[in-house]
Amino acid sequence: KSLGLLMSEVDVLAAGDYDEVQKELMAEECILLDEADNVVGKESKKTCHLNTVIEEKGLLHRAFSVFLFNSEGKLLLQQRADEKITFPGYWTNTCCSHPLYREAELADDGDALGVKRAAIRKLEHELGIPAEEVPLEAFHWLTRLHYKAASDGLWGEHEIDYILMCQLDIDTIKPVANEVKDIRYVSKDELVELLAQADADESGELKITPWFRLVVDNFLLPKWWDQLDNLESVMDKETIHRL
Ligand code: DMA
Ligand code: MN
Repeated sequence: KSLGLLMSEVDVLAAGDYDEVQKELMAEECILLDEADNVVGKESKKTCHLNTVIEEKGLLHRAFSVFLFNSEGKLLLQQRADEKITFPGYWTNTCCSHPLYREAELADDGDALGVKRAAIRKLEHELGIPAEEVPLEAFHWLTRLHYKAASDGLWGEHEIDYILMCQLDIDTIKPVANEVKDIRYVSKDELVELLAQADADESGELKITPWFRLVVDNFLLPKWWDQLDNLESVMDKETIHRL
């Protein structure tokens, strides 16, 4: 048997010192994809995020990243909780997760309906933002990117990530402790400063997730941030950017 297959069966979660709730969430069913973003099956969140499985079987799954701006044009960032199994303590965009292999979140209306439903579910689950405050119509699906990144020796990502943007003022935010350690709104200049600080930080304490970096460097700073009032002009639903 290959190492990847063995790893997905062995109880790697029981062997580590992980948060009980985060461990249970590793049983969620992610959506498996081919490289053209066609659904080809399902697999546990745990198996999808094992580096050995990603390397040996090329397993690829569907994900989303929400970028929520307020009416002043500031972006809401979150610092992932230390309890997260992948990328703990990293600063990243507002909310990331996976649409699950269930009818509502597999739904395809040509405008990422299932993914938007998952985003509403997770904004509530991670940040305590009530679903009523982020209606489906608030989400703009901009594009997709296909990327791979290791978190540590054991865990990593290999995803087609749907990028969703919203601009609205949220009244209620109550971050959930084992999901989110901290939040802050940043202007464009403040984000540039934060990233420069992370680059210069030799202690390695200020960490930025790889997918957030990719989106910021390739799209957000050069193109999207200045088009918040005109997102239609920057939408690209056809391309799957390989980064
Ligand atoms: C996974 O996010 C999605 C991306 C784009 C990396 P995550 O690790 O925060 O997922 P979850 O919140 O479901 O653990
Ligand atoms: Mn993932």
